[in-house]
Order: sequence, then structure tokens, then C-alpha cells
Amino acid sequence: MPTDYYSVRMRAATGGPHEQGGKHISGGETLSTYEKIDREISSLVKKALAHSRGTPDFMQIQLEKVEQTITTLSPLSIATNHVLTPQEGHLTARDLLQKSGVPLQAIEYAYQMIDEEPTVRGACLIDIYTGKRIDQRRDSGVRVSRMAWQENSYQKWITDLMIDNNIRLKEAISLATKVASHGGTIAELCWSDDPDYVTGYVASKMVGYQRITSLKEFGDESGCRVFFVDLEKEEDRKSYINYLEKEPVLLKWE
Ligand code: PML
Ligand code: MG
Ligand code: MG
Ligand code: MG
Repeated sequence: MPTDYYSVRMRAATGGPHEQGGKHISGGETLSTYEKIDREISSLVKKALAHSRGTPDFMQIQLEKVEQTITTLSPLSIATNHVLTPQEGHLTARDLLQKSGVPLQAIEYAYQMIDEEPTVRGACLIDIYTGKRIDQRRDSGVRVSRMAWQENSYQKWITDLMIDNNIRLKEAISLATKVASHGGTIAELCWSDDPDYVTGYVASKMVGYQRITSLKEFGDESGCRVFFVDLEKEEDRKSYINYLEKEPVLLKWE
């Protein structure tokens, strides 16, 4: 019999819930077997309670049994681009986005939008032809969930590739791999909203997961997650968002 999986999600804010104007502190999501639910919830709670963005006064934990069939994916290939300043980092990011097939104009529009809307919690979907945002989710954006590493795969991956253990990298590459594997995704651009973490990345099928060691100054609490997409029909956009939110993906490395 196939193993049952559960989606576990956490979101935390201060100054009340997000939808009542609270400031986002932390979010997290994973897939868990029944036996591990308590451990997964406990690590998500710990993540929110000791967070560099502040102390939460609102937290929500959500548990749902996953009914959809699990897709197994290999993690994207990984590379690190060492840069000295955020300016150099963004030149590298633009270059990688173009190499992935995002037209220059869409990149420029996206950077303009990032400046104007620095508080979106989830991901913004940007149409590669017009450069316009197409998700209509305003401040919440689209929250990718239902992805995790398969048991032992992450340990084996960091050992085989001689990568330092890094929980942010572990989570980000599982999200990026899920997102990139959809045919509608051309590329992703992301950096953290945590003031103490300045490494971000560009990810795509074409260039893999490309870390960039500086995309903002330390102390800056604005983050970014943009998916550049090629989804012309309304029904394709709907099914894309459904994939991001609902379809379960496990990362496997062997
Ligand atoms: C986040 O923590 O919100 C995103 C982190 C992205 C970079 C992770 C890495 O490769 O170090
Ligand atoms: Mg997260
Ligand atoms: Mg996760
Ligand atoms: Mg964060």
C-alpha cells in the first residue's frame, strides 16, 4: 500500500493575522508521513518563535491529508555565484534570467514591481510577454506548498555534493524544483525577507538552481519571489496555481 502523506503548513505574524494587516514573520510547509507529523509541526513552530523578523503574536498551523498522487523529482542542479555587492548580484540575476529565456523587458517590469510592492508574502506571477503581474493575489501572492525531500535524500544529497547543511537552501531548492518542473515556468527570482539572510537565487530548467551570495543589504526586511511564466489562457493560469498550491512533490536523490 502506498504511504499516506499529510501537508503541514505554518504561518506567523505580529500585530495580528496577516489578513488583518499583521506583519509577516515566518511561513513554512512540508509533506509528512503520519508518524512524523508531531516532529514536523514542532520544527515549524520553533522556526516561527525564534525569527529574525520579530516575535509572532499570531500563528496558524494547518494539517491536511494529501489525496493527490505524489510526483517524485530530482533536485535541480546547483551552483553558487559569488558576488561582492547586491548591485553585482542583480547584474548576475538579470543575466541568468535572460539565459533562462525571460525577455529583457519582462525583467525590467518585474524589478519595477518589486520596488513598488515589497510586502507580498508569497510569489508573484509575471507574464513573460507583457511583464505584467497575472496572479491577482495582491499582498498574499501565491503560496507554493506540498513539497519536501524524501526520507534520507537531503542528507545524501549534501554529503554527495559536499554542501553545508542549510535549512533555507533545503527548503528553497525543494520549492524551486517543484516550480521549475512545470512547463509554464520560464524562471524564478527569489531572495529572503529575513534581514539576516542576503543570499538569493535564480532557478530554471535551463540554468538549474543558481545561488547568488548577495541580493540585498543586511538589515533589509524586504524579500522577493517572482515566477516568470508563459501561460496565455486563463485555464492554464488556474491549473498552474492549482499545481503550485496542491500537487504534492517529493525530492529524491540516489
Ligand atoms: C528564504 O529563506 O526565504 C529564501 C532563501 C533563498 C536562498 C536559499 C539559499 O540558496 O541559500
Ligand atoms: Mg517559506
Ligand atoms: Mg518544505
Ligand atoms: Mg522568510
